[in-house]
Amino acid sequence: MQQTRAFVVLCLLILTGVHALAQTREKGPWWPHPIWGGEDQAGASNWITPEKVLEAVRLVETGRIYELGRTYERGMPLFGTRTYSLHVPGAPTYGPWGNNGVVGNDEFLCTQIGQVGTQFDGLGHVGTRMTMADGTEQDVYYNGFTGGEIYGPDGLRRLGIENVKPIITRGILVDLPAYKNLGRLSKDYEVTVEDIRGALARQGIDETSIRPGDAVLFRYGWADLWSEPAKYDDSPPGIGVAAARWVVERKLTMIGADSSGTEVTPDPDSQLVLPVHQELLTRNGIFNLENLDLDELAAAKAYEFLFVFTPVPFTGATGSPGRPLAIR
Ligand code: UVW
Repeated sequence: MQQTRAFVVLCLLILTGVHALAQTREKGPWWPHPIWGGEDQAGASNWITPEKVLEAVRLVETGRIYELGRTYERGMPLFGTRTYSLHVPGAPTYGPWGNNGVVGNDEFLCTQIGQVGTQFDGLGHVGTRMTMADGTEQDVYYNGFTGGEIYGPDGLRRLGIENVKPIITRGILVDLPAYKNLGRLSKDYEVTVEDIRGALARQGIDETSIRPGDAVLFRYGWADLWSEPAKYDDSPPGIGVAAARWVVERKLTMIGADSSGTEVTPDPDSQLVLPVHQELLTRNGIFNLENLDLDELAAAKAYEFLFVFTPVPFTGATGSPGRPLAIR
């Protein structure tokens, strides 16, 4: 039965001239990874070598720290049905204990911990459902890991965020509204490669100076809508697939942006949903840090800096909260 099915699929492929279904678990259009091999789960964080760290540290001139992340709190914008709720049980939670009357508190947090607020998308966050050479439908992720291999009730069994190395690298800001003489980019505007090149040129950054392992942060001017969740989440601008391919060609470790998804939403091609997530995370292992605030960096014209983000190693999580920093 299985053989007949595979035979029928093969005939269909030959008849239609479509070869895109030839993928097996061992080999497919984006796996095994050409540099890091078929077992790799760290993706583009592999670019962060001691040499890369030294190169990035040399960018620090004044020691000024720029906070790029958000505080996590009730009422912040949340995608879809995601939730965030933090409680401190008791007042105090413990005590008083001992003759010294010690009291103490801890918190109970109920949330999609890697996918709320400032969030770093890991490699198990987004995949692609595809038909394999044997005719089965599989969800395929970075490096060809399949849904069958990674899904588990207590967190992802492969590609969890704990596999990502700390990211300490050269950061580059791309200030798009400044380039376009706007306060902010308009709703559902697709940032093009020409926009990125124009913004870099305006900032005096040579595109050819962008090296493997760098982090590029796109400013859309969307940060001041953070306090108005309905507006913040309504069709944010962002990079499209063409700009995502530019990112891939530069071999970046990660990108980030001051919007909920980094990519233009909805995609200009109404048939596609989150194609930039797939291009970066799924196909290339390049990470994506969402819901940043890049306004202070832009105001200071701090276009190149030491960038620091260390994903919190929740075993099996799809992403990480955290406190990204730029240091000049
Ligand atoms: C989705 O929208 C599914 O994810 P993200 O929060 O990464 O944009």
